[in-house]
Amino acid sequence: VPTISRHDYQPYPYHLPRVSLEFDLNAAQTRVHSRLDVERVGDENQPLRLNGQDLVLESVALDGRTLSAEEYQLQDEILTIFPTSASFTLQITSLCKPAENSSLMGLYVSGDKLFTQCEAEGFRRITWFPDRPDVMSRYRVTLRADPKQYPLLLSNGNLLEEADLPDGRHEAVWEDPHPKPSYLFALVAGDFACREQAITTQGKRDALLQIYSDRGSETKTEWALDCLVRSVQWDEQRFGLELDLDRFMVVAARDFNMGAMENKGLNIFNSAYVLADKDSATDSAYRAIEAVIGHEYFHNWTGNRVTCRDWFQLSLKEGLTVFRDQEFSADMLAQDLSGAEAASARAVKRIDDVSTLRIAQFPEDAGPMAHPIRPESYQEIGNFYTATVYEKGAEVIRMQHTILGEAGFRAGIDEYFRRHDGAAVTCDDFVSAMESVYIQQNPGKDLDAFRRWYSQAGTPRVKVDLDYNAETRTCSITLGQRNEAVGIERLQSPLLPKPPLHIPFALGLLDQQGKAIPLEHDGKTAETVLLELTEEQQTWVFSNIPQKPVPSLLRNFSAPVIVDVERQEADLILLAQHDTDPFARWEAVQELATRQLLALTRSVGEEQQPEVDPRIIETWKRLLLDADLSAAYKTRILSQPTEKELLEKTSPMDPAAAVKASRHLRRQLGEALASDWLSVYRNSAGSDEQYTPDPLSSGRRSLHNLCLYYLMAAGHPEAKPLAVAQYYGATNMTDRMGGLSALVHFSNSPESQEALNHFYEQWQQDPLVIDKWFALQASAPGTTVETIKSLMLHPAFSLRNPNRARSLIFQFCMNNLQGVHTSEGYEFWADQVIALDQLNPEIAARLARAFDSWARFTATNRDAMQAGLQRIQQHPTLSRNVSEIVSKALN
Ligand code: B3K
Ligand code: ZN
Repeated sequence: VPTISRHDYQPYPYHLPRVSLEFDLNAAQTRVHSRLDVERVGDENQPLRLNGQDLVLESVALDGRTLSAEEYQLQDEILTIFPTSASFTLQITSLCKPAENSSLMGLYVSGDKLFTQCEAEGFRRITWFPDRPDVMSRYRVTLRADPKQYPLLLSNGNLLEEADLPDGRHEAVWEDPHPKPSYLFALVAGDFACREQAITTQGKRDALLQIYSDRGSETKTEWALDCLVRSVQWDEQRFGLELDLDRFMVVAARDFNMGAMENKGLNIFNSAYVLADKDSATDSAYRAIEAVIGHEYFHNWTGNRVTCRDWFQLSLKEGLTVFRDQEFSADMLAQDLSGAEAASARAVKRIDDVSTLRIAQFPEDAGPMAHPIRPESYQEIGNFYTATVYEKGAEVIRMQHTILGEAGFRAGIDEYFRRHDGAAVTCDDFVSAMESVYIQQNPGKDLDAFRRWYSQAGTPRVKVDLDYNAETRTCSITLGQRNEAVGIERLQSPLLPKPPLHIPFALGLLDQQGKAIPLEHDGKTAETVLLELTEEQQTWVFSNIPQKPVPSLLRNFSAPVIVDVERQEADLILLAQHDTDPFARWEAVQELATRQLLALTRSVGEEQQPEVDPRIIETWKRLLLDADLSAAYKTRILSQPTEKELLEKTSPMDPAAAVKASRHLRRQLGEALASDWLSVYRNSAGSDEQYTPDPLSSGRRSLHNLCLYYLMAAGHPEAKPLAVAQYYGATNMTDRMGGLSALVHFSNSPESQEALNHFYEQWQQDPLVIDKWFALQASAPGTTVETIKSLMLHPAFSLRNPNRARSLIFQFCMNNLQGVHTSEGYEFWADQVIALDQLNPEIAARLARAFDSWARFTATNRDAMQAGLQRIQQHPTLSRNVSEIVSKALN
């Protein structure tokens, strides 16, 4: 399998200003006529190379003359034409087979409808084309189909005309006025319901926003449309970016590989990120819809108006757009709030995002697939839609925001669009726009060290040393950074020191009573200072410090790093009570719990598990009863680190010990505070008022469910009856799922089985709810490979539907530590990777990554995982996707 390198980039030697496509749509076989206007920009004698995959070529014509097979070359999925003039027209007719396409890339069938997915390289499965993001064209698309089966025919841009054809079919002609790369092309055909809203933009343009979904599900698109309206307004207000289309369409698909796709003017979504009503969607589903609707909408500028020069620049659009959707979500949570309340609301989102980063990205950055946010090479680009490119990429954008400040960042974004609107550019172009502002703010400085975030993989470690001098009343803070070789770097140059990065490090100091000490820095006095670490090691001295302070470190998680610091439990407890930075406060509590959990993992083999430190229980109790904390924030601060996070911190990684320690702490916290959990549970019960997914009431529901969870963990006599009552009495899905998961997670009892059966009976018609039903069972303790295998025989299970495969197989393999980390578990996993790979390589490759960290596990687990990887590698028909993953894992 060839490796593509970033440094091998060559501009495409031709322009394709206009593309005209005609589709004779049919599920079994679709014929595509393409007409390309081509202009040479490179040297003479350059052949024209077009990509095509799984296509049947019917004819090629150059300037109207049909070419014979000797006049072109067709080899290795490349069609080569030898033009003789500088500008010409190329016409190609080809066939593709949507019904046979289980990869869900290109044109495919979902239910009785047709959809496309072209990013990154799916367009080549539709027609022959230079399928790369730096070739941008204006598209005109004609769709012809049977009106009964496909009454609605959608593509990008504006609908020019619709007509009935003499042969009984109908057609629709679409034209997209904006030049775009092929990965943003889309078409949809089928019967849909539509919910729409007319809006007027800031600049007084009229536009129509539309949400299309399966007939019958239009009752569930109100929230998605509302999110879309708010996304449009938010991008105007926060970034001055306006909708540039007359209509903006979102279409829900049941079968979809990812969350959604930002095709110009015609977003195609996994239905899980569109459909919601109170009876079928949880609060977190509502928030996820908001984030994804926002994300795809924001791509209209960051991704579509300015796109990527090549796929190595993927984080240019993804990191930036994730940052934007994170900010959108945070602004929505903090709406109508101010001061400390707003800060705490925003912190809830920050905590969730940082948790995701730590669970998904930190391990990636330490494992065999470690890559910089701008990868250097790949075999299959589909494998690089990673937590690193997305989530760490967003952190790298966030650091620029932190360094420049809100106004500076906005000025940088304005400059970015001023320079690059309408172009396909690089990550470096983005940083240069930001740097133009940085230089104004900091004459004589630059972002050279910052740029290394784009080329270095691995999570930096920042060591903090605090030195207090009582005589001079000064406190010096020394930060030192360490960047170790990771992944492939280890094989290449293990000992080469990696140069230092530019790390913004936010710091506060508290006195021994927990009061913030004002700090003088950069000519200003503030409670939080931003230290810009750009060298291996730097020291800052603060004066007028009355007593030895307790440092509050990396406030708001100002950089994606690991902090190494020696700290007493007492300091952490003080921070847990008093830190005014809500993120750092949460972090202190997490650190306390983590230390306790690690101690428990070390004593896991002993007869008696140690008692939990009473100071932890005391801290938990104070927080639980603290009237000043919002329910949503309380839920975060009182949730112990997940089993997965703990597992990452054990060395060698020991799943059994992580599971046991987690459960022990949970039970002890449940028991010790039982009466408090119970009273908070009772006080946080919802009334029968109308359900809304607003932050306040969803915060209340999350705390309510957390209390139930601890009560169940404690085996409290009232817990199970409460869970049963909550489940059957619920008037929304959040409460219902809370009751059901408490039952399923903590008691393998007749009640839990009855509730599961009842749930299935009630919801069997709703695929998204049935996904939750599978997922809950897949993650339950006590679930074994046997359970999963029998669930796979359930009539509602299908490996072909990615949501279903994720809800059962991924959920088990990735999140059920107890169930999967067994020899049968690993065998099952390898079997499923192989089976999925025959259907859908992109999905299979994601599952293949479940045990990337195999080499860090205890010997027994390690050997069994390795054997699984080897068995996959030896499979004779492996996709490029899976083969890249396993070969890197075994390297
Ligand atoms: N840009 C899409 C990525 C889909 C690619 C899948 N091969 C999703 C998103 O980030 O918005
Ligand atoms: Zn995206």
